Amino acid sequence: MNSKEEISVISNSTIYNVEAIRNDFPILQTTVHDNPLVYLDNAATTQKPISVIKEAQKYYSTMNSNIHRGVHALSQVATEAYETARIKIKKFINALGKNEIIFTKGTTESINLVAQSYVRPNLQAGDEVIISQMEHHSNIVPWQLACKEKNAKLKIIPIDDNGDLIFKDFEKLITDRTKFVSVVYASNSLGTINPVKKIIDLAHQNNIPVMLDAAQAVNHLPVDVQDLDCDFLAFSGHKLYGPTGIGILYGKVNLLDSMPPYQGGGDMISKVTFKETTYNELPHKFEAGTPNIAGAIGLGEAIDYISKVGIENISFHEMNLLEYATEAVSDIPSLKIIGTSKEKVSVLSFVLDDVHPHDIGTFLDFEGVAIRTGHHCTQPVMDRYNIPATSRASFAMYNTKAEINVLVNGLKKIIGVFG
Ligand code: 7TS
Repeated sequence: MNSKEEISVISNSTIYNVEAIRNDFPILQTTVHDNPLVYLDNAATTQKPISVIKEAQKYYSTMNSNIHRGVHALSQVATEAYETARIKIKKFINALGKNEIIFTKGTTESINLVAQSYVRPNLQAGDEVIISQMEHHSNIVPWQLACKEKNAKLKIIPIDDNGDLIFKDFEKLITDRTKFVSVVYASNSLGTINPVKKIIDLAHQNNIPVMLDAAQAVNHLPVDVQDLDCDFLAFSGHKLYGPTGIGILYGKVNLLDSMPPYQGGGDMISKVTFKETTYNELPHKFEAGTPNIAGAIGLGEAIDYISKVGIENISFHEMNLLEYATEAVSDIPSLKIIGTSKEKVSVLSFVLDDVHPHDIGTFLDFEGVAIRTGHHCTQPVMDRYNIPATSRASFAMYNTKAEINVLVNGLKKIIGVFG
């Protein structure tokens, strides 16, 4: 790596030591097809720092026990670690209370929970739910299911050629039948950061609650749910340098309180008789069964790691990488970037004339470069641009300009072979 790049100056008081960060991620030492791994598939999942890996190991080797149930010492230690993770997450997104933080399997489960327990019971035939054209399938299908069952209508905010939401069309879509809005904070296939505060303000003026899919936002931007005033927000641990199988649903306490449970089982009850069951208080009402205890604790550790590096510093570093990569591919005439909004997270989606994205992905893999190719679970976005798929490089806190050079050289070789 170019030594100038190892330490970059962010402000007078902050330096960003990417080499030190890389040393915290053991997988980055891996080789792939005899080349050093260049991991640029961070929008799919991020790698894990050693502290997160060790925390999961520590849980299983020193604390393993079921939570909220036992009076024995291990159960109490495990419960405390799990609940401490919840408090870390509350602080990370600035929720008002820890009761507003529900552990789920991930973004997908969080959205399904809201669709099933909040929106579905409140929908009547003829009502409307608004989403956008750039949603991940997990922020489309749950609403289709609810709308279909209730004979309600799903309305779509269109996007323009740059991949920006057409805000005036959103204004036009709102009617007195609109019951809910759910939009992605940052798009996984285009990178666009949506004007979510404006969307929330307008929806609230019309008394419509708003959910944000923040799967691609919390890892790149400071997110403050009180400042945003969103009603629900979802994200996944594994895109935030934490474990898989754990995620978060944030909800305003009055809304969560008003909702029926999503699943029934242990831990979510107060009292069960065959005649009647009463439910546990928040957040346990929504956490039926034994949860992913190690995952929650690992996510808490990931948040500690991010806080140590600083989310603003991560954001600054990633913006530098995005700018560098965008500039570096701009002299490839056959390459077209899909997603050219002025406000983007570090996602670079592109197509190359006459080369299928899967061939690009396979070729780059032989160079050690991991990118994503396909529709990225956003088929309506592909339809919008009339393409079957894109190649997507997505950058995280540990990526470097040297790695982007490997990507760009690989693309130039591909053009040499296929072009
Ligand atoms: N929403 C967005 C914006 C996403 O990017 C993803 C996953 C999800 C929801 C679903 O998250 P999950 O953790 O519940 O699966 N996105 C991607 C991707 O871009 N490539 O692989 C997964």
